[in-house]
Amino acid sequence: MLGKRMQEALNEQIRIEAESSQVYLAMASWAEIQPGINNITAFFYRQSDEEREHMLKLIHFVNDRGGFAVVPPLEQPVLTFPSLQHAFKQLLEHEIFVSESINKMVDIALQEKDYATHNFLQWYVAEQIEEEALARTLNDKLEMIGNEKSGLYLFDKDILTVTVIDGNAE
Ligand code: OFO
Repeated sequence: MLGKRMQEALNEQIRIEAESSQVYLAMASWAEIQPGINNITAFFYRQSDEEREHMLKLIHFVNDRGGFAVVPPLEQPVLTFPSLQHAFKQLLEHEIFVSESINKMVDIALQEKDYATHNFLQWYVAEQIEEEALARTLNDKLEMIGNEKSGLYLFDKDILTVTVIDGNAE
């Protein structure tokens, strides 16, 4: 059975994952109307879908443990970006914010001696390491490219296959 404090924290995380999905969905929609960046567009849609999966995983966990997962209201995310660099910088900043939030939940799980939730959260801890590393890698690549068109062409070509293992780009 979930304690009140743990349940509140998990519900807040449900909201954050839903918000993340919206934030990346807005990036996807913006990218979709920019010329020539089809894979970048697909990347943002994929990230948005993944965040929804993260939200659903939390919803099922809360309900399965005798709590009640609250579907949250959502604010409208930022809709447009001055450049791709800005969008990817926001992606990285958002992932850092999510990691901090996951860490806070892990703290609460330990304080509450809720080892089942602590165990469940380890998946999110690992996922955040990967997502932050990926976002950093993509930001570094974009910084190198600047406004160079051929670099951007290759960035778009490769983005769906960039993976990070133990924080290193592959
Ligand atoms: Fe939900 O995985 Fe990143 O934010």
